[in-house]
Amino acid sequence: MPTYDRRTILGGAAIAVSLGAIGGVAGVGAQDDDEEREDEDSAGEPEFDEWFEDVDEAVDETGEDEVEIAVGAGDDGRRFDPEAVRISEGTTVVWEWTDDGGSHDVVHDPDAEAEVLENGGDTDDDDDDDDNGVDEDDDLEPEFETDLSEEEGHTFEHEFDEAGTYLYVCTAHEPDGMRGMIIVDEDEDEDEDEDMNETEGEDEDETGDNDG
Ligand SMILES: [Cu+2]
Repeated sequence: MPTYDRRTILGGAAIAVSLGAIGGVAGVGAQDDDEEREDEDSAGEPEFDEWFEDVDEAVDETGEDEVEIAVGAGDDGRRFDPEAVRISEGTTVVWEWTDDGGSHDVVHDPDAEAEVLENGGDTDDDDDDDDNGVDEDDDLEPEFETDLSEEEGHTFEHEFDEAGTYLYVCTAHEPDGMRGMIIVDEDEDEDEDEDMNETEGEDEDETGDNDG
């Protein structure tokens, strides 16, 4: 993981602050669940609060070719499992129906996406939502959707080739909170983090002698 070091350096200040605020969470940072850090790290992520009632992090499945999500999970069979998942560009997501909770479907909800993304993480001037055209259009076309089914073992798959955050629902149980989120990471190698410069000791290196 070549990017880990850089991220650690970057996040150092923020982590120190939050650790201090909590009062000493020994060993948390040492474990492999660094979702919290990533959450603060990557801009353009929606507020989980705006979409879920009780989900605040995504299951990290980045680097996998294929990821499975159960349709009809939870106590009442009206949840996806996992509800929020982070994958890489090119990952295929396979939804598999259980026989729980009645008929379900999987329907991409670009309207909610636009709303949540707008209210939550701001997607500055990045190019990641060009194709979605998430601006002012009301009639956004879902990129994936299925019919209702209650057939156990029924599957539906969709390959996510473009980075971004995708929100979807089961239309039958969306009022019950049957919602899902797919976060597609872009390949990180391509762009450098500019924030690195601001971290520390900039006055030593940069002898600003040009300015009068
Ligand atoms: Cu459902």
